[in-house]
Amino acid sequence: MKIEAITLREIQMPLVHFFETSFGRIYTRRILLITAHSQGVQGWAECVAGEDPFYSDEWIDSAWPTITQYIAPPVLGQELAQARDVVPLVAKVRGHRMAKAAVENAIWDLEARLTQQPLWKMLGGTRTRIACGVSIGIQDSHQQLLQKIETELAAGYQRIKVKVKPGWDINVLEKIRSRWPDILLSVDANSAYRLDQLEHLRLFDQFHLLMIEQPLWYDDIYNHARLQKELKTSICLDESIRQARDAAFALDVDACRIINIKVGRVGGFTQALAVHQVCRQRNIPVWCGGMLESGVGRVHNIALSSLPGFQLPGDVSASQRYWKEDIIEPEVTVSADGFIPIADVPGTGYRVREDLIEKLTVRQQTIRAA
Ligand code: OSB
Ligand code: MG
Repeated sequence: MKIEAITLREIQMPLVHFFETSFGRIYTRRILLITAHSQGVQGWAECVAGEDPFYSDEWIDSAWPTITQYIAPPVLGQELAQARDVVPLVAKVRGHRMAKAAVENAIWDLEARLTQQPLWKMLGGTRTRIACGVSIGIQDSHQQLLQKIETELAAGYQRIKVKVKPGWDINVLEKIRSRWPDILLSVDANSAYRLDQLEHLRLFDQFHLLMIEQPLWYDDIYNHARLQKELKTSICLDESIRQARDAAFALDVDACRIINIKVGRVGGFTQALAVHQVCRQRNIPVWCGGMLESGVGRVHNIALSSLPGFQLPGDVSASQRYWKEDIIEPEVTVSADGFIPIADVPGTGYRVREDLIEKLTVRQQTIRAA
C-alpha cells in the first residue's frame, strides 16, 4: 500500500462526566484524529496525547507539528508491504510515541480495510470477547464515588478501578470495602506518592486490591522495585513502561507483577505487541489501559485486548460512559456480564461517522506525498 496522504483533525467532545486524576480534572476532550489514505480507502486512528503535558510529556499541540513535520513526511509516498514497516521510517524521531502511534495505527487500520481482514486477527488476537472494567476518577464527594461504583457494578463491569491521591485514598477504600467486601478492586495513583510515604502505602495492603497502579514517579522503575518488596499488593506499571525494554527491565528487577499496555504510550501496535510478548514469556498478565478515547481509539483498544496475554479486565468500557454521541457506529456497548464481543469481520467491525466528525472538527490539515 502506498500512503498517498495523511489528514490530521482536531475534534472537541465534552465528556458526559468530568474525569479527575491526581494531576487534574478535565471536562472536554480535544482529540487528534489521523486518517491515512491509499487507493480510495481510509485508515483511522486516534492520537491519545492529552490536552496538557501532565500524564506524559506529549500533548495535542506537540503531537500535531511533530506529525506534520517529522512523522508523516518519511511515510508519505512510501510503498509499504505491511503496517509495521512504518516503524523504521520514523525511528529517527526520539520519543513522541503517541504521535508515532497515531500514524502507525492509522496504517494498521488502513491495511485491515484494504486486505479485508479483521484488525484483531492481524494483531494475533485469539479472544472473541474481552473482559471490561472501569476507571473511576476522583469525585466531589465520597457519596458521589460510591454511587458511581454502584452504577458500574449494576451495568456488569467486572473490575472497579478508582483513582487515588493523598487525601483521597485510605478513607475512600474503607468505605468501598465496607460496602463491597469482595469485588475486584484496583487503584491508580498516577505517580501521586513518594517512597518516603512507605508507611502510608502499606495501608493499602489491608484492602486486598488486585493492584496498585503507578504509585511512584512516572519515569521510575528502580524505586517501584524497592516498594514492591515492601508491599503485599501487586504493583502495576503504566507510565513507566514506554517500550518492551522497559517491561523486561521492570520484570527483571521485580518492580511490578502486572503491566498496563496502552498502545499510544508505547508508540503503536508494533511496540504494544513487543511488550505483550515480553510479558507472555514471563507469564505476567497484562491489561489494556484507556485514555478517555473516542470510538476511533476505543475500537483499537478492543482489537489489542483480544491478544492472549490480556488476562485481566481492561479500562475499555462503553462509549456512553464518556460521550453523549460517539463518532463510530455502532457505539461500543458492554454486555450485562461485562464483556465486549469481537466479531470476525473485516477492519474493526465499526464504521467511522465522518458526517459527525466533520461537525466536531475545529482544525484540519492534509499532507500529501510529493
Ligand atoms: O492512568 O489510566 C490512566 C485517563 C487519562 C490519563 C491516564 C489514565 C486515564 C484513565 C482513564 O484511567 C481510563 C479510561 O479511558 O476510562
Ligand atoms: Mg494508569
